[in-house]
Amino acid sequence: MSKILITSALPYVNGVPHLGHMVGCLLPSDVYARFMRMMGHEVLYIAGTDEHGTPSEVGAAKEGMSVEAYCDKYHARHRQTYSDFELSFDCFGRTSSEQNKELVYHIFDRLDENGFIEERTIKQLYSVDDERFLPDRYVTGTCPYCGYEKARGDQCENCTKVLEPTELINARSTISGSTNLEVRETKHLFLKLPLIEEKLAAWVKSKEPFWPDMAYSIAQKWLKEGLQERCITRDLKWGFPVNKPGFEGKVFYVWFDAPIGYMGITKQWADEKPGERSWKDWWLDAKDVRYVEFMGKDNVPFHSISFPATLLGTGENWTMVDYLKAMSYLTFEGGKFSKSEKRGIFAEDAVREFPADYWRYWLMSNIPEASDSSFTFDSFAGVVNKDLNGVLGNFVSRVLKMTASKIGSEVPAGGEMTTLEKDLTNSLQEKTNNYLKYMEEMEFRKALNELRAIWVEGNNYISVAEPWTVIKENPERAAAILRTCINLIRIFAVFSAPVMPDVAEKMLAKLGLKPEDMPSLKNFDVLKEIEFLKPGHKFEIGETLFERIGPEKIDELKQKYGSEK
Ligand code: B3M
Ligand code: ZN
Repeated sequence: MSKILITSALPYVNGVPHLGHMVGCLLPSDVYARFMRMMGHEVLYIAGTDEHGTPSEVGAAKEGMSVEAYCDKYHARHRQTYSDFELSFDCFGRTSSEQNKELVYHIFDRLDENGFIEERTIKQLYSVDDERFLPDRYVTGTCPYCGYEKARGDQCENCTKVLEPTELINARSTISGSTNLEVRETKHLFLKLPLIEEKLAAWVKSKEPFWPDMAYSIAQKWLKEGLQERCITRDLKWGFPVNKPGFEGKVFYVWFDAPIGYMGITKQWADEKPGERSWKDWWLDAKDVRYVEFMGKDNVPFHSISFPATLLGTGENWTMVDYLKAMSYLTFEGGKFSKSEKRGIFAEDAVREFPADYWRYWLMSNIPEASDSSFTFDSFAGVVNKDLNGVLGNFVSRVLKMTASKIGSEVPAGGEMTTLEKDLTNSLQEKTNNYLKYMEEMEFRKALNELRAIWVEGNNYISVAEPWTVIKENPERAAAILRTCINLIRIFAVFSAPVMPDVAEKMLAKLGLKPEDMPSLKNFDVLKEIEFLKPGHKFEIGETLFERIGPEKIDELKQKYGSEK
């Protein structure tokens, strides 16, 4: 057993997450956390809301609230949505916490002592009409690299280039839309990335065989272009005040304190049970910790360059990412999710329409791992109807109903394994090994293909074995077949649990079992597990696991969520 530290990128507190956010980091991190727990590892799974910076100030101003009240409101909303989506965080915290502040100051002081901080007077955009400086998202304009017209002052979301607000063409204020902008001088603190570059490059290089291509190549591209000093302070009110004389009225940049939030949130978790939990066991001089991060690809530069450089610059022994799983984007019916244009389904609406597991399964089967993938309601309904209802749901109800009506509501006695069952076991063992391997490697699409293939195997077995025919002439043989099938239901539940925890629980409940009773996935032995439930063990048919989605419902969803526009 080893210690596995798992983080998902911390969603900005402003606004509500849509399916793209879910599949981009939160959901796969949860599936992986659940899987690794079932493999017997000690897992710490951390996420939370990213609260500082301009998005919260802009959002609060729009709603006429204080930034604090605004963050409280949206933090609660995120928390509710993720709980509805069955995300199993050990702690879902906040980057604005006291714990995070303490760590941000500590890290900044180390960087300053070590000579990695520089004061500079810089030119910043000042909005005459708004009477303030316009950092980051307070400015919108055209990206000088790709021509995208709605690039923000801190990053172009089209080409992922990190920007300075003054680089934007046709810059305008996000607050008032004013283009009456001046460049004025103001004093800021910079992280001297070039001084850390060599150490960082060596560290990135050491990750080459381990990081997936997308993450590694993004990091390499950055290093090739050469690192520049990055400004880590801002002229804002909302944020951690800079703890250095001469910088009163300024705060740390949100991207400086947000990743430190992973540690801050761990400290929040540890502080809930003082004496029992230690955040340092996971983060500072920690032993035997494997650290896995999940994020959308636009977040990779921060997690492979600026955050690791920050940690290296402290000269302390911080836990740094061992595996960085980056996702591409999910499109909605061929276009972008857009809140303002009311296009796309948001996570909180999604769980009102269908159980979370339907979404979890579709999203994990179609995760944008190697390239973008597209959500469509037709595909969603197709997958629910075919894979979930048609393959898994149908197998479970068919087996239990047939056994109950022909034999009784308990695992039938009699008969024994034949070559058919031995072949089934061998083939399932092979698929199981693949499934476990792909999950461990975070090759989720491949893993989900194996999972589906495992369910299909059950259907094929019962079609070939034909217990409904066999029972007339050879009831003992039919008993052995149905006993095997009922055991398959348990095995399918166990394998489905990381992806569809609620469905797994319902399947187990039919067999009088609880999630706590699930066997470890480590070295899962199909031959042994296929005889786990013994003759006489009671079961109940219970409710159907899935509902089909009909064509009228699909039309209704398309209308409601804007895919017809
Ligand atoms: N909040 C960006 C995002 O939600 C940012 C991630 C922070 S991770 C430390 O995409
Ligand atoms: Zn661009």
